Amino acid sequence: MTAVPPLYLIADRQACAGRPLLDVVRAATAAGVRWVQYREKALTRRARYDEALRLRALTREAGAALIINDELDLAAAVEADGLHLGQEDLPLPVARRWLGAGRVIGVSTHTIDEARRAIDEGADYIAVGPIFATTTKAVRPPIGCDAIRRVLALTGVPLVAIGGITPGNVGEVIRAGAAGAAVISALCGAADVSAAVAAFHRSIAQARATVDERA
Ligand code: TZP
Ligand code: MG
Repeated sequence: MTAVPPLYLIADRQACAGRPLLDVVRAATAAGVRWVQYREKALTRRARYDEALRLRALTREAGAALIINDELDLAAAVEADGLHLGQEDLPLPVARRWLGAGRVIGVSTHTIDEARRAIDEGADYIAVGPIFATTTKAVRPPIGCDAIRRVLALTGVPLVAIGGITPGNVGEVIRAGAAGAAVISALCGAADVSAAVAAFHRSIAQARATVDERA
């Protein structure tokens, strides 16, 4: 598996302010985003397949990984690099069996027990959140950066922080030990996607420098 990168774009058409999803992903990958998750909850399955195929070609060309949200068959059909599962999706061991070797599987977790189960079942990474308040998904109240520290006390599995993450607060999650941040609105909705990626990368580099100083 390619290592979890510090910035993970969750590409969600509904957060793209009316712009084509592919344009947003193209701008983000050109600016250095190395993991892209395709998250589409409204289109027909055929339309999702067509769009995911286009994203597969784009990400391959850009040297980025493509992860599919929720749908095992879609991930297999477009030869994605991985699958991201929520708590209401297929069980991880089932997805692992059918997706085949060498694919990344990540799991969304909101509590310590969910994180523990995902780790026990062999998740390649876990997403923990919402760390900060978000309006993108009707989820529970934010769990804060302490949740990152608590989960990391259990595991060495790479942890991706999610929920309300911006260039202004991403340093907090990196300093808490997250390997990276998964972001929807602060990237998909940014007026200048490329500038937003650069701002994230700057903040992440600064936070990592302070972590390295403490080490
Ligand atoms: N899972 C937990 S919070 C969240 C998801 C999918 C939404 C993240 O979106 P944003 O816009 O980066 O807060
Ligand atoms: Mg899901």
